[in-house]
Amino acid sequence: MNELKKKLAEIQAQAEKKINEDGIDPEKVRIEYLGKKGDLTAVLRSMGSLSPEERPQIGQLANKVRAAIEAAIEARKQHLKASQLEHRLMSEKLDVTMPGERFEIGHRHPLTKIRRELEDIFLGLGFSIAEGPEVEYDYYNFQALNIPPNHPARDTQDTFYITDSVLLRSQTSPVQVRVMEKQKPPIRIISPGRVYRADDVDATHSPLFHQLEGLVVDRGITMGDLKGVLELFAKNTFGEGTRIRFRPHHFPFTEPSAEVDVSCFACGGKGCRLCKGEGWIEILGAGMVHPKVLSGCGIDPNEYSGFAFGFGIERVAMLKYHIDDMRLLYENDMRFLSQF
Ligand code: 2NL
Repeated sequence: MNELKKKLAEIQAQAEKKINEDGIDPEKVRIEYLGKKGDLTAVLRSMGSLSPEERPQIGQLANKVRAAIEAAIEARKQHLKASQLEHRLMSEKLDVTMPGERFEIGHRHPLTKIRRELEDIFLGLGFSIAEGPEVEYDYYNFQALNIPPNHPARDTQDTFYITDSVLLRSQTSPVQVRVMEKQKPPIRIISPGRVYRADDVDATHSPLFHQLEGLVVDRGITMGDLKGVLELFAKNTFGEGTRIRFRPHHFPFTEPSAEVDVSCFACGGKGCRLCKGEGWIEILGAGMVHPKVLSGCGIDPNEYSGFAFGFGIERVAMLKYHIDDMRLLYENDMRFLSQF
């Protein structure tokens, strides 16, 4: 009997100690001491050897011990729950005054930037922007521009044909032809946009590139007006000190025609690597609109005259930013793009 009392007291003391040990699951202790194979159950089983008077005493004591252990387990569980909550509240606390995470903001593609800068120059001179289809009739792309049927530009080697009479425009002049058909002079437009030529890709060629053409038609327009506009364009694009020069050339759609150079903005004309020692850099083609082109669009060449010019936007971007390979403008490599 005293043996058992001592045993019960030991069980209680051990269980209570264990319950409050770090890293012990209180439920495990319940099984260990109060479960079917537990220590307390073993004591109750051994009660058979006690006298009938002793049995209730031990039984009562055993119930007290059970209740005490249950209470200790419950208390420990409450304690653990509270400290877990405390821990969560500490670790998950949110400082709403912390600055937000900064994310990288993109910017316009260098080609788009240049195109817009060029557009702004001409908008400032009173031009408006004209747009038109990239899939075009042979008529607007060639015939209306006085480009004869056997002209090399019409070769399928150079132009993407969709059918015999439909193609991907190889210049943005067809946009201007459409404007001349619809609109009476005065006309002052630029037509920037995508153009297509069946070229293999290399450092200076791409089957898709961008052109900006300009057209002015009015009474009394002369080569002097053309020179004035192109000079302003050159100074605005390549720097105030830039000069231009005209070299005689031939285009079917202009007469007279010229290729136009700008003085090298890297060396000022002395000759360097950029201008290949020339002092001049070829930048555009231009001329007085051919009378046949005007009359074909319903504009009387005896009453009106006009000038036109055209250049590649990629070429301007490459010269301005010292880009030696055109492919960089299309590959969208962030190491390249993020420099602009
Ligand atoms: C170049 C430069 C040029 C034009 C484009 C043009 C447009 C009309 C009438 C006459 Cl609607 N001309 N555009 C004129 C001269 C040059 O582009 O090197 N082209 C092959």
